[in-house]
Amino acid sequence: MVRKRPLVVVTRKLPEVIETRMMELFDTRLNDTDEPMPRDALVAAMASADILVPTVTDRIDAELIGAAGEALKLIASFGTGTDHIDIGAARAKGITVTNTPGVLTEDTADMAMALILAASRRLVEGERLIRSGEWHGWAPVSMLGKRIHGKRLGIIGMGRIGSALARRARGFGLSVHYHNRRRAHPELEAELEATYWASLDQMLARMDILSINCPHTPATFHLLSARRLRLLQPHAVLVNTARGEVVDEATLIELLGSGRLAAAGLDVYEHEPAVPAKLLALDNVVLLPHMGSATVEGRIAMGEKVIINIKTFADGHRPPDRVLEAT
Ligand code: 8YV
Repeated sequence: MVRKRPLVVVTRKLPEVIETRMMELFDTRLNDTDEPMPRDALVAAMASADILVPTVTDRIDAELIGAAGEALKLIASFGTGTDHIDIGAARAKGITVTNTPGVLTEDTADMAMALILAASRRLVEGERLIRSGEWHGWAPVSMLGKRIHGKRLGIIGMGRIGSALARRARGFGLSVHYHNRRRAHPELEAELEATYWASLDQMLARMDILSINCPHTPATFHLLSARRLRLLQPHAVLVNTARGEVVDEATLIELLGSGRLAAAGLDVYEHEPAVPAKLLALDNVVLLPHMGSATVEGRIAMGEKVIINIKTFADGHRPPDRVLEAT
């Protein structure tokens, strides 16, 4: 008997080599316009597909999963974060969920380091000054930023990306501190010469630079609450390449605007793609459009992972990147 090729619906445009390979392997429906799928289109896709390939821009909630067709057995997400998918609802319906971990670690850590440098040394402000035509030449006290070397970096979430950032940070002469639910393996701590802070509050109050590298889960929503953000020192710089929901964005803006926090570098926002006007009006923030993993190599590797997950599953095996419910 010839096995029927699974019907795979892809919600956004993916790198061409990935789309081509998917078309060869599966009965694939692509999104040529790359417009995010409206909810009714997602409902229709989930009613007919065997496998859905969503991204962070699709909100796959319990209601959508409840309305999915009987054929839908796998959600093979393109990306590492899975906070856009109700994993519990999927499991209850017998739908497997996979993601693409590991292949965007180095790119995202690069972006976190780039934001640390850009926000501390006012790179984008400097660029704006040049482009404004208002630069009248060098001056001893113009565009002064904050030195990186010798400062304390606090990493919130010492997983793959947090560790990769720590390795980079050491090259810049930063001392590495971290908070994580579980203390890292002693070997990793020794390699990174990293100091563990069981208390996030205590770490926040003592760092010069903070980087958020934990996933967004029910437990990390507003982990940087208004109270915790107020623990930061006024000279501190905050960088977020993880998820906007981890930070109380309104309080962050208030502190940056009133000088109670020096600067921020943000790649993610609490209500993406909305970026508050008050944030846009601040000079002491570097704002990027969620591009931490946006490299050609990274996006192809993510697509390859999606294909491996689908192929393994379609062949009747457990796909390598199954996602379990966050606790
Ligand atoms: C991806 C990300 O581009 O993988 C993640 O969790 O945040 C991004 O780097 C996006 O999620 C793709 O769906």
